[in-house]
Amino acid sequence: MQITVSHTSNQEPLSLAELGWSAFFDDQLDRVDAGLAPMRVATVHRARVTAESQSGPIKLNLPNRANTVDYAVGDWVLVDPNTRIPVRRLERKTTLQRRTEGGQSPQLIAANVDTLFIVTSCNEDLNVARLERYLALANESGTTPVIILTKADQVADNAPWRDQVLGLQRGLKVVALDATAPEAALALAPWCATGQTVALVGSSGVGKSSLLNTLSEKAPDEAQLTGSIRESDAKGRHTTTSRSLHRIAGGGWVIDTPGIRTLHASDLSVGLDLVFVEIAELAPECRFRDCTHDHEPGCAVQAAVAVGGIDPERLERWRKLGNENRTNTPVLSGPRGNKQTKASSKRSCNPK
Ligand SMILES: Nc1nc2c(ncn2[C@@H]2O[C@H](COP(=O)(O)OP(=O)(O)OP(=O)(O)O)[C@@H](O)[C@H]2O)c(=O)[nH]1
Ligand SMILES: [Mg+2]
Ligand SMILES: [Zn+2]
Repeated sequence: MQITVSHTSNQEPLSLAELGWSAFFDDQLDRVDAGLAPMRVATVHRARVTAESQSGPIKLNLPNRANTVDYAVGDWVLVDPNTRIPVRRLERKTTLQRRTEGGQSPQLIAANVDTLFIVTSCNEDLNVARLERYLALANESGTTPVIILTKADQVADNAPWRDQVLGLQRGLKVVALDATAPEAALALAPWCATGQTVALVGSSGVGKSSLLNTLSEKAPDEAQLTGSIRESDAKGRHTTTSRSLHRIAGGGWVIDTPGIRTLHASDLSVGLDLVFVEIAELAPECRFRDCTHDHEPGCAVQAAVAVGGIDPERLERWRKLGNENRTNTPVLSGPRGNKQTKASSKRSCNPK
């Protein structure tokens, strides 16, 4: 499908596959959609949404007082090419979202992302507990996580940082690089091929926008702003303030996001089990079905800790994250809107 939309760009038209289209989206098209142009949401602001069309970036026309909170960067929308009004949003292949403090509905981070680049630097800001939260988020959303260790050029040897993160999830890929050097694009090429979409997440100052500029080979006047970090604690200054989709030079798409201050655990069940798979795997062997792997007799996890098969610090982090996830995960609203959580807080220790 190629529907012409007038625009200001002079680039060659892209195929839908180059925009990231796949059978998953094709299957959602109906006959009534004939004549509408599929486009990808590139930026979402309070009253303004832009998209990447086959013929370049365009501003969408939203009906008066339309709510933009239902749009995520990376979404596919079917647009009327004459009015530029988005008629329908297609179902998402993957949804990256997080719950914010006190927020009723989850905040959308990005949609239709294949690979989540969890960015952290080879410096003292690296925090394994925080990375485990990002991993759970990636797993839960159906995206493949890759840990990117930036600022590898600032250390004589990146092995100590690699060693800290390699064991955080089975089969985890870790890439150490200098986000500002062109070679970074080569190291990340396996996840950036045509049709692929990656999203960059991580704390402020870790080099997400620097990496985006490297991957997209942006000219200096078009580049994402990057900011310095504080020398005292290596923390960034929240330079990027909104999410945006950009074309990777010669390949897929990359989404930049603002640095996240706190990532609350919520709505993560599969996500947590995949991060802490060594614990999840042993749990069925515990004597009690609802074993907390703490004080119970016949606990297979504690037995593994005793012989050095499971890291006790990881077990402690699993417990903390699991408790937080249960507390923050709403499922039912009672008649007065009182929230209940998915998992029961009862610890009955019933034998199987
Ligand atoms: N030497 C070196 N500097 C880097 C690297 N990555 C990022 N920087 C520097 O670190 C600072 C922060 O980089 P940004 O790209 O703005 O970080 P960010 O993650 O986008 O930060 P926010 O937008 O605040 O979330 C800038 O001064 C970059 O030049 C790297 O791999 N090596
Ligand atoms: Mg940034
Ligand atoms: Zn147990």
